[in-house]
Amino acid sequence: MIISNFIDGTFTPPIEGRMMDDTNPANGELIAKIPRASISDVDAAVLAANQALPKWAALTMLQRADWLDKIADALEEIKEEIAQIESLDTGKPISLARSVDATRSISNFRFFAKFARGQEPLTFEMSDATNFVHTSPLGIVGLITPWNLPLYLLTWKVAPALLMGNCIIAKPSEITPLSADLLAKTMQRINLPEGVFNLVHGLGPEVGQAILENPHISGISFTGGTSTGRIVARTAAPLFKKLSLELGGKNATIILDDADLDTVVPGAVRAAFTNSGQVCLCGSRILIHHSKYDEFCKRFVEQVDAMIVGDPSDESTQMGPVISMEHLQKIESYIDLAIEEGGEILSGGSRAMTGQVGPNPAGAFIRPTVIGGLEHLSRTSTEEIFGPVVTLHSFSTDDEAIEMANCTEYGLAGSIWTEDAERGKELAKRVESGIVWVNTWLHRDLRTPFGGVKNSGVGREGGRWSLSFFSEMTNVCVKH
Ligand code: TXE
Repeated sequence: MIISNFIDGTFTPPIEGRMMDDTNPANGELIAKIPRASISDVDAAVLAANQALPKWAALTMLQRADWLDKIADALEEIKEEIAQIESLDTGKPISLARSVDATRSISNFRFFAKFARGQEPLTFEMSDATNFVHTSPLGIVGLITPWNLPLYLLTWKVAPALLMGNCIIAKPSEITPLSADLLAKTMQRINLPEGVFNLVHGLGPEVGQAILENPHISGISFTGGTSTGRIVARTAAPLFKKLSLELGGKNATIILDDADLDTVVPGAVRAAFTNSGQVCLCGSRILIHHSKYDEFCKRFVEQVDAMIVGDPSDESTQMGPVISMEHLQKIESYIDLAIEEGGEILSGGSRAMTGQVGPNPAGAFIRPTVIGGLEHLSRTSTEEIFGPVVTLHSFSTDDEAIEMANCTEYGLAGSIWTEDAERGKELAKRVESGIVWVNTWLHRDLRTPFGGVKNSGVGREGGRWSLSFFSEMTNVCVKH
């Protein structure tokens, strides 16, 4: 398969002709050749976006909402193809690609179309004047997205950006380019005006950096690692571009003394190992009240031991490979570190420890891994691993649980499990993060603010937060 950039409504090879490989994490095989685009491709995309902008911005928000519904309808027709291609490119189980990635990629468009129709003009009345808040598009926006939920996270930005009248230069992760290509093909199929949505592929420090630096791109919405987020911020801030950063996490699953383990154990397993633990919201640190620790540990390890690690295309597979051999080696280095720091492997471990766990030795397979006995301030327990590795810790009081939850540099998400929802809600307010679930995990209302604090990012996405990020406001005050 050969993938091209999508610029000005057509699929075009990279101007400098450089290509790069896209491989299948389940077997190491070549899936596609993709552009290793450069600044000249970004310049061409910006030119196309500039030409498309006046007409696209001149539409009403409701007319653009109709376009979002058209995109959703067209994606719905190829939902199975989206799931298959996302599973192939990321290694995630086909069941997950269907239920999470394909489903949410479509609902992102449907949600923002519906949300738009519920918006009222914003006015503020004075005794002798009326203030009208007028919104206009930022103009051209750069969307840079990661490899863990490729289309899900790209469409989460594309939908509101289009709705608010912007034209887009999108750069998916070079590791998982295929579903973005499918989105571009869909845009072309429904005749979205040329130049409104442009897609360039390639390396972050090359084509990604070119997007950050382009003077005609007014806003950057970035989702990815914290270290890359620093580079994005350092480059874009002096240019006074609007910036949204959704970065890393090291989230706590907190199990209180009154929690019902029948509910908690499966919830904690799901929070820990969904998508091979490669979701920034995953519960990678599990804090358990000491009175529940032994029983939880026994039942949690039993369920993890029983998880089916297998070929992503197999319907019974619960966990596929991680995204690449390189990432697998990073994950295994943390398992080695955990042992050095005094940890005890309670389930799983490195390939060397557990032997070949997946259907193909060339695949980046590792068993879900549970580690006990570590200090909550150890490196393994505070640094983001972004893989199927969790650490277990016990606490005595709610205050101690909160102190442990808040001890890392991150602040993205967390969950609290208790039979007393009011107690959970009050405790949740003390967790330094953008999102806390009580007695559930990854239960999403797209109207709510999504994002993190500390090194998990700046800004929020979702509902009105997305609409305001992707627009500028002018307050018009009219004297009576
Ligand atoms: O991120 P990377 P990855 C985080 C997750 C993990 C990371 C994994 O916590 O840390 O994402 O995704 C491009 N200039 N989240 O490894 O490497 C790169 O090409 C411009 C948090 O993909 O940061 C890719 O397209 N761009 C999130 C994108 O940045 C550059 C949810 C991300 O790459 C660049 C999901 C540069 N210099 C994952 N270098 C959340 N908080 O919601 C790289 N890129």
